[in-house]
Amino acid sequence: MIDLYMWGTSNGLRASVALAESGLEHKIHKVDLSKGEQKKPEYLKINPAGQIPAMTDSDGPGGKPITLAQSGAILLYAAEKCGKFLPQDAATRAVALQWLMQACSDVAGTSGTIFALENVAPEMSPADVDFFKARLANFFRIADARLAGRDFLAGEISLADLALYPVVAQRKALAEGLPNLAAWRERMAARPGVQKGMSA
Ligand SMILES: N[C@@H](CCC(=O)N[C@@H](CS)C(=O)NCC(=O)O)C(=O)O
Repeated sequence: MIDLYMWGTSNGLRASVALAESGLEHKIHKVDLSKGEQKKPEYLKINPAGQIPAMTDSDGPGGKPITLAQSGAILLYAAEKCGKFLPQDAATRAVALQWLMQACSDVAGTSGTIFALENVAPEMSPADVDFFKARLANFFRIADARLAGRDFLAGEISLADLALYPVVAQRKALAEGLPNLAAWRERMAARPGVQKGMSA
C-alpha cells in the first residue's frame, strides 16, 4: 500500500497526479503547510527535509518498504512500478526525461520562487516577482514551441507531461497566448487520472 503525504501545491499535485494516473492503490494524507504540519516531528520521520510531497510504499522493491521524497522521484517510482509513462523507445525515453528534469527543476523551481517571494520572503520586491514570472512564462513558451505538431512533450504521453501539468494548471495567467500549450492543457485536463490527482 502506498501512502502519499501532500498538500495542494504543484509539487504535491505532481505526486498525486502520478499516483492517480499509475492506477496503483494509494491513500492520501494531507499535510497542512499553513499550519506548519510539515515540520512536526512525526512528519520529519517521513521526510527529514520537512517538505511535501513524500510517500511510503509497504511493498517497495524486493517486497521491502520504501520511503521517498521529491515529486520527480515519486513520479519516476510510480511510472516504473506501473510500467507506464516511461517510453519504450530509448530515444523517446531520453527526450521524456529531459522534459521531466526541466519540469521538476527549472519550471517547478521558478514557480516555487514566485510563491516564496509573494508569500514567505521577509521582503516583497515586485521587480523580483516580475523577473521570475517572466522566467516562468519563457519556460511555458519553450514548451508551447515543443508542442507544435505534437500531442505530448515526447510525442507520446509520458512522465514529462504529468510533471509539467500541475504548474501550467496553477499558473494559467502566465501561459496565456500559447495555443499549443493551451490545447495540451485541455488534453491533460480531460484525463480521468489527472482529474483525480488534481482534486487530491
Ligand atoms: N523539489 C521538491 C520541492 C518540494 C517543496 O518545495 N515543497 C514545498 C511545497 S511545494 C514545501 O513543502 N514547503 C514547505 C517548507 O519548505 O517548509 C519536490 O519536487 O518535491
